[in-house]
Amino acid sequence: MKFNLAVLFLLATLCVAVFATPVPEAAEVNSLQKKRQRLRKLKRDTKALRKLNKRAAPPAAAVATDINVFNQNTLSGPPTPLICNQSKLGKSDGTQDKTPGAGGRTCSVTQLGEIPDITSMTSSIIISPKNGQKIRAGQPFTVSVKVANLETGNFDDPNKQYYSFAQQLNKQGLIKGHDHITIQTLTGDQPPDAQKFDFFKGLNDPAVNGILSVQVTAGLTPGQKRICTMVGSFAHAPLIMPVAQRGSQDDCIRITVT
Ligand SMILES: [Cu+2]
Repeated sequence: MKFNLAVLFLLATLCVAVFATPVPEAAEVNSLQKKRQRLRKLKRDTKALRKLNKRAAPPAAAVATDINVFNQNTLSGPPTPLICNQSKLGKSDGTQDKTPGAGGRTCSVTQLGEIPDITSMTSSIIISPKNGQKIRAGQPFTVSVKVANLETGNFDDPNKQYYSFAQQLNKQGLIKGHDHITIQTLTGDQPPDAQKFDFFKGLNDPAVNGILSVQVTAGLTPGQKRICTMVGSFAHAPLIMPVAQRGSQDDCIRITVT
């Protein structure tokens, strides 16, 4: 009986100890639970935010495109210097393929070739006619271009050797190439159809005193016209320059033919 009383006393003491200090423990549990709830909410919010960001992400073109994701929407997969090995397109053969549509696509194995130094970048200006000049329809006129930093007079057979070899420099470090003049009719702000031109001529000869000229012997039809140079390397490829941020290698002017 004495033993039972002692047990009872012990139990009673324990009960008092437990129930006498319930408040701090409950507060701790409460605050822990609140913290957990807040964490869960934060996780939910972060997930939702990520989803929203994904949905609202601008198209790839709006941000700088990394080479590792650049193989999206290509015919041949990731970029490589040996592009034509993995491209299913037939190899360019030196002729100018004029087949419209998918059958006219080819892959050029020509490398970019020799690139000049930054002080030797090609630059052109059309000196005749003048920008904004008015010319009579059907009246012959001359287009003259002043070209800096180009060894002119280098022009291979455009029917058999088009894009057939890479850009080359002469011993002075200048690109060996030639120029072209193309004239198109403009309709308001619409980009002119690249397949349509009123006049086109390759300027095969070496420049005289740095100036290349061509006669538009038949003149032009009435309208707004754009006259542009298109500088090319020996095998007619657009020029490859050492830096992206530079002045244009070509010039364009607009004239009115009445
Ligand atoms: Cu050419």
